[in-house]
Amino acid sequence: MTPLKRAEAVKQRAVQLGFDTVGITDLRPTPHRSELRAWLRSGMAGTMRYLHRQEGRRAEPATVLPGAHRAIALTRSYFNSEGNQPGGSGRVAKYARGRDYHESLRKPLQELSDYVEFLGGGDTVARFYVDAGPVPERELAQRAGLGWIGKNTMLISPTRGSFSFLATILTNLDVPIDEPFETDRCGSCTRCLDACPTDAFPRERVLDSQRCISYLTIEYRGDVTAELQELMGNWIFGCDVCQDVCPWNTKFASVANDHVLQLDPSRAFVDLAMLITTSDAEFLDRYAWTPIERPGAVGMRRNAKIAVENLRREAKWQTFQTQ
Ligand code: B12
Ligand code: SF4
Ligand code: SF4
Repeated sequence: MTPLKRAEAVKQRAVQLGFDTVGITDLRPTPHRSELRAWLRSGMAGTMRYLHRQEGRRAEPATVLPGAHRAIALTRSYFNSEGNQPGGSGRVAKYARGRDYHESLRKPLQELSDYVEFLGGGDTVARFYVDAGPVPERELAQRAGLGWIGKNTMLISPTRGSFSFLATILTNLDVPIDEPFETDRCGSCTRCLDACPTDAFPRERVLDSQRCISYLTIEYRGDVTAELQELMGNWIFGCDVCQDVCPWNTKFASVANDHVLQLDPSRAFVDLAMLITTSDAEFLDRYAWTPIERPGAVGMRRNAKIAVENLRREAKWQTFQTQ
């Protein structure tokens, strides 16, 4: 089989396994090393120390898997839309309304990796990554032609928008690479930057995690400052604002009926009173094997209390309580 035929076979198999878009790129060092370094040095990674430890490997992805020289970049939509928000509830970001995607995507990614190794034969290796490991997933996807990096830092597909998981397979399979996605289709739009509730973008394509609701509700373990608490609204796990306002999503995002991800839009809203009083055991019962397990019962109770305070301030909590 020629390298070109091999690449076509991999892409066809990826689509059969439920991935929406797939492209191939090489593992040259990133041309954005200085941006990555500046971002880390300025403290914008907050308490995510692992990002500092991974700096070298992210900047030189060829060092992640010795011998590998190709990245197969994949996207898989998780878009789903919720109904009306019930009173007294907190919001959960769209990507977190299903099974833990690290787990649910393991099987199709393992199958695709096995197929890559089968196609190459001999000493071909293929290892997959999804949101874990020192792989610069957005940048590799952009270089593989899947979309551009928007001003909100998301990888945006021109046909699907940005509500997609990214996954990467690193391999030494001999396949040709695709053209990178060079155009910036954001143009003069600044909707995401203007809409961010906490003003987390010091400038376009730079996100200060320490102000981002996604970081504060999922990754950060301490006390949130009073200033930020007030700006968090009723988000209790993640945040979708800078994607919800993006015209590429309002135009192109379509509901993902993905039996692997098992997205359940009814998980968009969580009763805050219930969450605050839930026991650790009940919490695990409900959220084990979902992304919400990450901050744990303690983190989610903290988030719920912040949301209640904000609803109270907006006079929405009392209204609900007296209904
Ligand atoms: C740390 C992290 C976070 C942090 C920091 C986010 C950030 N913007 O850096 C926090 C906790 C805040 C976060 C939030 C979210 N995250 Co997150 N996160 C990651 C993680 C683990 C690492 C990202 C990272 O290295 N950040 C550091 C910055 C400097 O790197 P970068 O964003 O990758 O940017 C690179 C390029 O932009 C390039 N670059 C820099 N300047 C320029 C300029 C141009 C013109 C170009 C072309 C490139 C370029 O250089 C950078 C380094 O390579 C990745 C998984 C992974 N392994 O990559 C997921 C990931 C980025 N997250 C993801 C998701 C879904 C989210 C949320 C939507 C979840 C939610 N709903 O709450 C939010 C979105 C917030 C946002 N607007 O980014 C997805 C994004 C999918 C996509 N379509 O882009 C990823 C890829 C996970 C996955 N496998 O699906 N996340
Ligand atoms: S996820 Fe929310 S808080 Fe974070 S940058 Fe986007 S809009 Fe701002
Ligand atoms: S909202 Fe506008 S500026 Fe932001 S990512 Fe989308 S197109 Fe780009």
